[in-house]
Amino acid sequence: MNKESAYINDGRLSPENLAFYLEWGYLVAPDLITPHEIQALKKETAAIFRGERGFVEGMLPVHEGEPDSEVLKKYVAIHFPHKISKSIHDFLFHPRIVEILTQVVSPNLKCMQSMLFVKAPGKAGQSWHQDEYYIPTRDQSLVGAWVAIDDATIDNGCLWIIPGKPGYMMRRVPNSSNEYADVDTIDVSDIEPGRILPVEVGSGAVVFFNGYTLHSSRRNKTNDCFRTALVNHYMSAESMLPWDQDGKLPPTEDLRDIVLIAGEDPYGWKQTVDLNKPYLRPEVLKIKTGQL
Ligand SMILES: O=C(O)CCC(=O)C(=O)O
Repeated sequence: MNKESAYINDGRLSPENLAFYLEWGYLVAPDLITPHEIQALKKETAAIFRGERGFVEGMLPVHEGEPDSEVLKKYVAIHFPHKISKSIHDFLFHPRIVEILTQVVSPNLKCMQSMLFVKAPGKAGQSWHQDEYYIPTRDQSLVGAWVAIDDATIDNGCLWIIPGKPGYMMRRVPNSSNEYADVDTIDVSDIEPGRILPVEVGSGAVVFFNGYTLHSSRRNKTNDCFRTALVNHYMSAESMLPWDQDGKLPPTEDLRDIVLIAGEDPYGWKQTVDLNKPYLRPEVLKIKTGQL
């Protein structure tokens, strides 16, 4: 594996980058988002969690004069912020992100999920998982575009990736590590430590990872440093999306709560729906997957 090929220079995907993604399931694009755009995302993040884009169940009252940092400390993440924030919705279409995705996924591209992590000091991370376990596509095209709003370091809980794309969903076992908020995890103890990579990136970088690629993030061990990241999930518009949100929605062969991002939607005749509602991520994630 030539790790250099994981890095996209100047936002221009090279043939080596594409080959790397197809084999190893991830890519890193430093400085893809401008500092000005990052500032705007930071302001929007504060506005969302202050309730200025609408109340989301579980949001706490904001006191007069309470600084953003105090407000944000109370939360881990919000799911589907694009449903209440026009600027997050617009960001789904970020041209530099879409240009890369239309080459690594399909010219016909749709988005079904956004998540905005604030991950305040002290908050736990996400255990080892493959995103397609939760969001199944039919063609294994799921990809997360993970936008670093703050610098992401080992200390504040950056992403960790195990390069590769196992051709199946790996077994999950109870989680006993206090690094993670989840009740279960993929057991990676058999994997050679040198194959488990921290993805430390500067603010403005975007990490792309395939829905079969194992990834996690650890606890934010700093006292004062947030690790804010916006993660948008995309897939090919050619694939149907049998996603019931872990049983929150009725079983479906094709969830049409999607945003067409580029190209054509072969299922456009079905129209779209608005079923997923924004919600705050609980501190401890109780979704149990499979038999433990
Ligand atoms: O940002 C994180 O801490 C975890 C993100 C993640 O696991 C995901 O987007 O699937």
